[in-house]
Parts: sequence; C-alpha cells; structure tokens
Amino acid sequence: MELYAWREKLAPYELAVEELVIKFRHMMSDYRAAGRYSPIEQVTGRVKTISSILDKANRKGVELEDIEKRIDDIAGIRIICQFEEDIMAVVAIIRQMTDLEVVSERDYLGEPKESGYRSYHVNVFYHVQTIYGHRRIRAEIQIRTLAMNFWAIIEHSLQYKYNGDIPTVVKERLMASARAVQQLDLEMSSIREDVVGSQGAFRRDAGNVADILNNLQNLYQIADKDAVLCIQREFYEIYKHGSKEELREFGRKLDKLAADKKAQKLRYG
Ligand code: 0O2
Repeated sequence: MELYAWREKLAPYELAVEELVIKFRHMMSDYRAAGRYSPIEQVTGRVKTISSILDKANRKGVELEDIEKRIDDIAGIRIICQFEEDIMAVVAIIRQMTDLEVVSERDYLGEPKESGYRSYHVNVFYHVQTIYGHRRIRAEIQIRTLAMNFWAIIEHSLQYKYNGDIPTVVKERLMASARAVQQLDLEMSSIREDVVGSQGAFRRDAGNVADILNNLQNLYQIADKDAVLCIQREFYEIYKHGSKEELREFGRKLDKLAADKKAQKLRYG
C-alpha cells in the first residue's frame, strides 16, 4: 500500500462498509415488517484508520505492500444480537448470501481468546464497483451479543489506556467479568422464547394498527366521509376496549373493504 495514496486506497473499503451496513440493516427491517423476530439487533461498520492499520501491520510484521492481502479487518462490520443463539442464525444468513464470499470463520465462542474475548468472526470478500472499476474487498464481520459487545468495548479501552499491557490485577477482573457475561448470556437464553414470541406479537399488532390507520386514510379520500368516520369510531372502541384478536379481525375486514372500494373507484371513476 503506497502511503501517499492511502486515502484513495481506502475509498473502496468505505463503499464496502456502507453497502454491507445497509444490507444488514435492511434485513432487520424486513424481519420486523414481516412481524418476525430479527436475529440482528444492531449493525455498525467502520474502516480502520491508517494509524491503526500501520500499528497492526507493525505488530504482525506485515510489509507495507502486503497490507491489503494480510490485514483482514480494514473493512469491519459488527452485528449485535440479543441472544447467543442468534449469532449462529446470523452466520447461517451470511453463508447463504450470494453477493459475498466467505473466506474463513473464527469461533471465539467455543474457544474464547486468552483475554476472555468472545465473538464469532466471518472473513469475507465483497465486491464493489468504483469509477476505477471492480474491486474485491476483504471485510471482517464480527457477530456477538449485546453483553459480549459491552465487555469487548471495555476491554478494548483498557488495552488502549494501558498501551496493550494491562496489569495482572485488571486482567483478572476482566476474566471474572467475561465469566459473568457468559453466565448472563446463558440466563438470557433461558428466557429467549418468551422474548422472541412477545416481540413478534408486538410488531404484528403494531403493524396491524398502522395498516388500519393507513386504510382509514385512503378510504377517507375515496369513500363517503360519514361512513369512514363511523368506521373510525368503531376502530377506537375496539382499540380501547377490545381484544387483540378483535382488532386483527377488524383489520382484516377493513382490508377487504378498502380493496373493494379501490376496485369500485377504478371501475367507475
Ligand atoms: P480494532 O481496534 O478493534 O480494529 P490474528 O493475529 O490473526 O489471530 P487478528 O488479525 O487480530 O488476529 O484477528 P482476530 O483475532 O480476528 O481479531 C480481529 C479483531 O477482533 C480485532 O481487531 C478486535 O476488533 C477484535 N478482537 C480480537 N481479540 C480481541 C480481544 O481480546 N479483545 C477485544 N476487545 N477485541 C478483540 P484489532 O485490529 O485488534 O482491533
């Protein structure tokens, strides 16, 4: 990597990170729009700074011209999950993606690092198009739970504070908290089914209300205003006093009514 040109060199990495973040965020919204539980809770991405690239190259004895070949995480994506089980669900999604190639995987869940670090890493090639042509970019996707992420952020800032030489007593505390995090993830897994079920139901109900409001708004433009106000009052009654099932039934009927009115409008103008 010619250092004078590093800004240009890193531009396709920026593009790869932006595209991948958008794709994973879109998956989250697809799950939610379908009223399904999303194994992805948060997605972030970053391109390593040039000084951090040089530090890593130096640490690993990598020559400048080999940086792009040997440093895997110049482009980095981080996917955060609520539960440990979600991690392998996300890995399965990544393995099936046709717009990237999985190069290698590292399972620091089964085998945590000496520091106590736990996470699942998938290294991929991702293709981008730039005005200079096609580029195949290496990217590292880290997948971990909220709790693992919390631990990793603290440990990372301590590494920085102590310049990579964390005192033994602090290391021991970090190891103890890594064990506590693992225990927490285990406890959380035992209530996963409840959370997954309630989140799915919550999103379905929220989606149903949004669809009803949308239908009411559309009907207001094409149908008799008094009739629509009457339907609106009925909706408020069910919303305030009815059951979720009654609200769903009301939503289904309104869907049908809105479709009929729309068809009539198209037919007769
Ligand atoms: P930054 O600042 O986060 O980018 P290798 O020598 O090949 O075994 P390598 O290339 O570092 O190690 O690969 P690995 O193990 O997949 O680690 C890549 C990234 O994972 C690191 O990037 C960190 O982001 C994260 N990571 C790995 N080990 C630890 C750890 O013990 N603690 C924390 N907090 N994060 C870790 P960088 O470039 O080291 O750091």
